[in-house]
Amino acid sequence: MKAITKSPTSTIEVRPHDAEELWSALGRLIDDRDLETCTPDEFVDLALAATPLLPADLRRGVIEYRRYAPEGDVILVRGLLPDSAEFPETAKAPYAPPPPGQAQRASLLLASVTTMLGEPFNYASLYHGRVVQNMVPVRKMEFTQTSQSSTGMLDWHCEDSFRDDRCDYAGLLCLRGDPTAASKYSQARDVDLAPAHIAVLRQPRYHVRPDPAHVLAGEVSMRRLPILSGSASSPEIAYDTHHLEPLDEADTEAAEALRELGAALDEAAISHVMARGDLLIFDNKRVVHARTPFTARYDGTDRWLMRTMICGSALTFRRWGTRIPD
Ligand SMILES: O=C(O)CCC(=O)C(=O)O
Ligand SMILES: [Fe+2]
Repeated sequence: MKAITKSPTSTIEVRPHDAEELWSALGRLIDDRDLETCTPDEFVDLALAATPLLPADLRRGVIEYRRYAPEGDVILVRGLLPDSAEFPETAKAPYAPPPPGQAQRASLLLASVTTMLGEPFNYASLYHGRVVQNMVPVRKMEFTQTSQSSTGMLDWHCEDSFRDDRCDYAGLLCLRGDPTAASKYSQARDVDLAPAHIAVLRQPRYHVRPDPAHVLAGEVSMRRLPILSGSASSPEIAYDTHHLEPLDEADTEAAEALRELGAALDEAAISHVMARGDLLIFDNKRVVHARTPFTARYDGTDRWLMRTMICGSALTFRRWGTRIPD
């Protein structure tokens, strides 16, 4: 059956004048500092100092999303970057540091919005542990199941299901869009499955391996987990098309439920082509995401999103004792 493509329902529009004012105010806050000289904690402290500069409607919308997610587990902020913003050539790697200037200002803007949801962080094993990473196409990676892919579909996944401390949210800010690359999302609450399949998916009959974007020393054992958990009205999900499978190869019931879930995710898909100035935030415990293929040119004009992951639990963050946990 052909999936009906829905659009994100919860959208916060930033007025052009507000975006211009915010951009100027962020520029004044940064002054002539090179944010690459900041430690990750100093960078996030500065982002926190910038949140009062954000338009009041935006602050209210993000806080409401954190508390109740009244319109769903994905929010889209549009018009966050003003027309006057000018960016350098698209970064060449996820871990490439942005040069001083407006690309750094965009990374601070992303952190200042998302810090209202918790603590921006990254794992030491992922993209050099940078708090803000570039989601950009990389040569020779076109068909990988990583953000560096382009010609190949980046299939349904949650961020880092192989870790029990995976991020609660991820935020993606678009500096440069590509009309053929659609970001896709399915909310666990929208997934339509037979009760018998849901019951199987709620049992820890699966395991997941690390995704290949992580650079890990030695073998990491696969994590055993149920795919669905939490309440029926706001279920949580851990999913990965390529790295998750039944624990027992002979468990055909678990395999069938997984197949059904894959089809149900397609049916529940929400699709959005990220345009410059869009910030998409999704709940990584309740949403599965993907990206459709696009063509990379490697000429400095390719699609460029900045991403940060957010730990919404003060307890988990304190247990790590660092913003860049191993
Ligand atoms: O590029 C996108 O829209 C999403 C990228 C993504 O899913 C990832 O990097 O994990
Ligand atoms: Fe992802």
